Amino acid sequence: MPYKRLTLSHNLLEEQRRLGRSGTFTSLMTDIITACKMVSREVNRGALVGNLGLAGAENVQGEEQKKLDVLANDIFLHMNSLGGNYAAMASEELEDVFAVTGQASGRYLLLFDPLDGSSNIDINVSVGSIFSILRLPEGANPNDADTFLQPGTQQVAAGYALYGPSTMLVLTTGDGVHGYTLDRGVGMFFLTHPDMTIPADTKEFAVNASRQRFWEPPVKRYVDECLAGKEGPRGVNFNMRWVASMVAEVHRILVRGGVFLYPMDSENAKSGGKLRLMYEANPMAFIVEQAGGLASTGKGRIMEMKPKGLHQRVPVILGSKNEVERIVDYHKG
Ligand code: P6P
Repeated sequence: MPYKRLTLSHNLLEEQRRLGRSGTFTSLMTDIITACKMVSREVNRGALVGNLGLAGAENVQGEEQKKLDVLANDIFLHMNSLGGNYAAMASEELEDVFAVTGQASGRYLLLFDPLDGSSNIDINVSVGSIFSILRLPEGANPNDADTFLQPGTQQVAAGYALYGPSTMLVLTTGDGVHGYTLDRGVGMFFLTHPDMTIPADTKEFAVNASRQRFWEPPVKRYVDECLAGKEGPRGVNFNMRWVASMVAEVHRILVRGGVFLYPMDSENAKSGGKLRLMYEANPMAFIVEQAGGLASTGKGRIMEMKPKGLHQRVPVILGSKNEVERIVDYHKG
């Protein structure tokens, strides 16, 4: 019976009781959940309230900001400054650390990409928010960017909101991955996808094929073999998807398996890759690994990378375990 579902908060409380944890995660998640609901509302209202189009400025990445990029960033900063959980925050949209003032200083750090895939906004295709939570080390200065430069293995929680046909929130606190769907009539997220698990094998890959001329040999070999289908070395036909929204790609992989590649290539090598380590690759790697998948740069585990900068970019190959292992083997060869 649909009304017998668990809310997100109830499920976090149940997880706390089962794992003997303090009330930390429920409190940490409260303001993030509210921020995601608020962003979902603004994304859904879109053109009706003039939310589409460019904001007329560039972000630290040198990318033209959409109005909803700015709005989502403001919502995340405001809502997560109120609960006293976070000592400081880092955002894809901000050059430097955002200091949280006027609150009892929190013991955690929040990093986020407030609206990932925003090139899809004006064409009404799924976008999302990605977040990662780190502890504030004892005695560290929360307003120093170096304090954030912890490897992904240090994350205490990570998740994303997917603003698609339904708004979902997918979260891990290190004890598996659970998916929740927003019931707008009630204004709450309900557990709809408990214990999400990525199948070890897949016949579906996601890559921006227009970059083929830049690919390194291991990636070119892998994709060529997929494209060769039944007659090729893999002996099966593959399907390809590319949404240009990492949140949508990762969600598809969590639901039905697959592999997502945004590899290092000859054009992006100078900047280290395309996707950002701290608030895209690391949180998604935590989620994928917790769901039984793998997340690699092609040469090493993403979550073991020692970050060098808040906006550092990295190559990302993640998804079904056996497929990622094959691609990593090709990199060794
Ligand atoms: P391209 C969105 O800008 C993003 O950061 C990811 O969400 C997405 O997977 C990728 O970049 C899309 O990149 O080069 O296809 O536009």
